[in-house]
Amino acid sequence: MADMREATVPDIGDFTDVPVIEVLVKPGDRVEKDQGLVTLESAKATMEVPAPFAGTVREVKVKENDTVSQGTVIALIEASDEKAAPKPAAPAAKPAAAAAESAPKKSVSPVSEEGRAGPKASAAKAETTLAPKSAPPEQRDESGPRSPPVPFDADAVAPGKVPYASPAIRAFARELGVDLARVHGSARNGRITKEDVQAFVKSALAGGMPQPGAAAGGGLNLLPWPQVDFSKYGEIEEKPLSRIKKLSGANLARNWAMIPHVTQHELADITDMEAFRKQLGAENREVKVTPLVFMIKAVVAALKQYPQFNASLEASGEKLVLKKYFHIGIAVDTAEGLVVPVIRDCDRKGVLELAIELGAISKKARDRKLSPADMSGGCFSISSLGGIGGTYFTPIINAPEVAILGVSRSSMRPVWTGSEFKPRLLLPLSLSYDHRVIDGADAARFATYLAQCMGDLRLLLL
Ligand code: CAO
Repeated sequence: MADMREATVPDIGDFTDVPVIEVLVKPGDRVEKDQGLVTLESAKATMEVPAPFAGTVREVKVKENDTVSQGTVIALIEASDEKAAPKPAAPAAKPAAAAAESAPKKSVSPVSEEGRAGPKASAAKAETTLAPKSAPPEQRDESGPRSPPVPFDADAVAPGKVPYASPAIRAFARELGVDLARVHGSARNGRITKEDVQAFVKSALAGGMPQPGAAAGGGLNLLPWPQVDFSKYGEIEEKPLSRIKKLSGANLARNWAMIPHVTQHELADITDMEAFRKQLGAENREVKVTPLVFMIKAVVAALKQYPQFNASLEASGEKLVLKKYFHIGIAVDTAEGLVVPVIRDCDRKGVLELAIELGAISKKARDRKLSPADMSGGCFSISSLGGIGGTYFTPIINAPEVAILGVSRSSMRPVWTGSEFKPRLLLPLSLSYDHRVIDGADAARFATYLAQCMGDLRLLLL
């Protein structure tokens, strides 16, 4: 007669309502004693619940995301070996510490998260049945269906490099020869899933990753992003990034990593420009005329003088595309993040017209009403932090443009005229340029000319 027994969650310390993150068996599966049935994930560790005896799984009582505690029935197993199957009255499992003394393999095998779990998990680690990392392969039961869990010696791995994955995923990765330290975990708390391992393998086959054998981040490769459990060090709060931040972040990261940036600094004397701006503003009170519109005009003049700045590298890297139009992108700070709408044909517009358009496009940006068309076609960008403060900064080039002007806050400073110091209003400029396209000497010329135009607006008429 069939000897049907329950496989239950054994003593797992103080943990209760622990989520099931993986179900490792299905009805009909033949399991050996100690083979993993499900993987649980506590706040601090992942652990497998092993089969208490050998047999055939007849029914699985839990599914992924269920929560379980000590005594929860995981599966009904038809025992195949009377000697291996404990009497029904026997406790589901010995307390781990006792088991540690009496059995070569214990009933629960926690793996500490990132190797940096709290004291409780560390204690649990000491109670595990994991084969020591140095155990020869044959002792690790490589051929067995699931157990024992993959060796894991958290203390032997540098903090921040310890991959967070269930024993089953570790076994899966080991089968494929994947070093989990190089796999990005997409699940909660950076846990690595089977899909992550598969994606890593696909990427490696496609040549997108350092090949096995290369040290993680070794040679000239980038290191993997550090995965840190910040809550270990104090209270934290998680806040999802806005859609704009995620999009702009990816663009900024690419541009910073792929474009060899150099930033040329310059000081423009805008004393006279500022006097004119104030006069213009007083005469046109309905329009807000800020220094930025004059800077747009000065940039157009400098682009005309130095056409290699009004250009883009073709994707092949073989050609420079020179533009005969002057569309200027303006970085606008919004509650959702940075956006760069483009003002078209700035060479054909006067400062008042530009002031009106700048006001309209900034409002549109802050109202989140910009369309993709509003943000495309730019030749050169200006990022003005002048309304906020600061002296100099390094703006990141907005690819495929080849340069960007950063503007900081103007201030009155004493300037030596040759015979005396005079108070002058000086504006700090930061010109970042793509050194593949623009030489340092040309950048210095461009920045100097820009400052001259701002210092003497008559140059804009030429
Ligand atoms: N020096 C001194 N004062 C300046 C100045 C400068 N360089 N630039 C602007 N100001 C003054 C303006 O005259 C205005 O003064 P009043 O209120 O007295 O008239 C005040 O600062 C605020 O200006 P503003 O910022 O509203 O307007 P703007 O035309 O200078 O800039 C915009 C418009 C959309 C570019 C700006 O609002 C903005 O979003 N800037 C942030 C851009 C940004 O985040 N860049 C970072 C990118 S890199 O991460």
